[in-house]
Amino acid sequence: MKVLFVYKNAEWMGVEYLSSMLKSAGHETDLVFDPGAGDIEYKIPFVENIFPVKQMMVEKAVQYQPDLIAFSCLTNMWGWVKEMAASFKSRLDVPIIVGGLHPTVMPEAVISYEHIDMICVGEGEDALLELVNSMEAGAIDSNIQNLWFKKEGMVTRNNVRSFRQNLDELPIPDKELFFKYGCFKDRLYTMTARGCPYSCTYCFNDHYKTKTYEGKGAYVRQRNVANVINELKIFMGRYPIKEVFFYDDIFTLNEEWLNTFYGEYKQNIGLPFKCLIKPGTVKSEMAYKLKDAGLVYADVGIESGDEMLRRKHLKRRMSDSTIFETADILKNAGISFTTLNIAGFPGETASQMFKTLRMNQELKPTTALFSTFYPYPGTELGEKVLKKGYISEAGWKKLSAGTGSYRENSVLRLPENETVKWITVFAPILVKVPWLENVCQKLSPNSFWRFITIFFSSPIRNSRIRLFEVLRMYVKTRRELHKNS
Ligand code: B12
Ligand code: SF4
Repeated sequence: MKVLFVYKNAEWMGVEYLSSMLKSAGHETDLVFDPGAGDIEYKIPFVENIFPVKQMMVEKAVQYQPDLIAFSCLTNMWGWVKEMAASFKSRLDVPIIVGGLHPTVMPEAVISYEHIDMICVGEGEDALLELVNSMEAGAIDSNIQNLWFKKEGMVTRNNVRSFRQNLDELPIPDKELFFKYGCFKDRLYTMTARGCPYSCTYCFNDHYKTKTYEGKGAYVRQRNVANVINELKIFMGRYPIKEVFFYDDIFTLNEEWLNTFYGEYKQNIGLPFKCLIKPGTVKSEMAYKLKDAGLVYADVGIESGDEMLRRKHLKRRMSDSTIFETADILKNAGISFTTLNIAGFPGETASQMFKTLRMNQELKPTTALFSTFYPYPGTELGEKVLKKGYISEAGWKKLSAGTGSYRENSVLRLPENETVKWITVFAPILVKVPWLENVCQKLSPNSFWRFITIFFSSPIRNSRIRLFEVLRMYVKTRRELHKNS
């Protein structure tokens, strides 16, 4: 069977895992990709209109003649997925399936869209393979767990299967799909684990644990070190990899696992690497070993500098001193880090937002990223903003349709919205150059400053890599979509 994946903006490991699963069972897959340069981190619609690729994607799909079109969809991509699904359906009589986070948390909304025939709730490797196998055998089996099917307006909603516990059994991700579109060059993204034991109220993890997968097995699962090293070695042989980014929700969760990892990684891979860290999960000795193994940089989630707000409203049960301790541990070990912060939580006061800025000024991270709180559907805080009237029904509908993002102005009705704008734009600058505060107080947080702040929110090297990635994606995508046309 021929399955055509459709994706936008960035390389996506979820799609790569699905593709490799299908290929290892003998099916054929390909990808049509939209670099969506007007929608990378910040929305710049005119850029998107300068280089339109949507029509080229449809033409490419028509040439490919797939048996199934498969979208992966995050919340902010839902509008684009609908538009593309309609375009494909106008030219091809092929079933369309959508999987990923958005259909997992909003299944009814996604399946009810007219051009979508099936959705996948939760992890999809096994479900998609069973679906494609059934198609090959002659007829779609509508009893496959994790999948919902729509036929003549009637929806079959199947249960979710238990979590696949042994991640080592999965084939390595099919990176080639995205490499040919220029989505990465020498930076390798990988994940050693799936799931997170915490339940922060603004994060999707709680929904997975308590709603989608309740009672379906252990949520946090980690691959063996040997399996991870083997994958990295294979990719080093295929691509000119210069650094590795471990995208586990918290890379420093499992100390025992790390004790095996340090030496294996240093000896067999030896490349600089990056990861995500939650304050309180890294001890001093660990930090030195991580540094010795190659850790050069980490993203550290602070979110709010107000301990009460953190504990009570975000369910991030950590003290201020834990945060300071983690920052000291990283600095002493010589590991650069960016703090991740959010402003504009429902009910958050201006003084609480300034507390986050002040905490960062004391922490002195390499850079600090300040996002606008965005109430993702399906999260505890997302549901709360609707119930408590922080967002209008119309606003919620727009948000569920995928508009807005944590890089834009707040979608909530907050008395402090002007401070949210000001903090998200100027705080990253003021963490680096505190004495500019009086000057920044006089400036308006407009699009110009929003652009400037990018260079203070993550190391310049990251912005440079991303900029080249975007340009490369454009050139290669146009070339790739033009092939055979
Ligand atoms: C790594 C990562 C990134 C990396 C991706 C790098 C890469 N090479 O993959 C980068 C930095 C590019 C990134 C970007 C963004 N990300 Co991100 N990212 C993640 C992270 C940490 C892991 C994603 C992942 O690979 N998971 C593992 C795979 C295996 O899981 P999966 O993608 O869900 O796929 C499985 C299932 O969902 C399902 N499935 C998925 N698609 C499909 C399709 C079909 C047909 C089927 C059957 C099944 C299926 O099967 C897959 C395999 O089991 C998640 C958090 C997390 N832990 O998941 C956030 C996360 C997904 N990101 C998020 C966001 C918001 C973004 C951005 C919009 C941020 C921004 N403003 O720029 C962009 C969007 C990029 C885009 N395409 O437009 C949010 C999404 C929230 C939401 N409700 O939509 C998350 C959940 C973070 C968070 N806690 O809020 N991200
Ligand atoms: S620790 Fe991070 S990944 Fe885990 S639930 Fe909280 S925000 Fe989500």
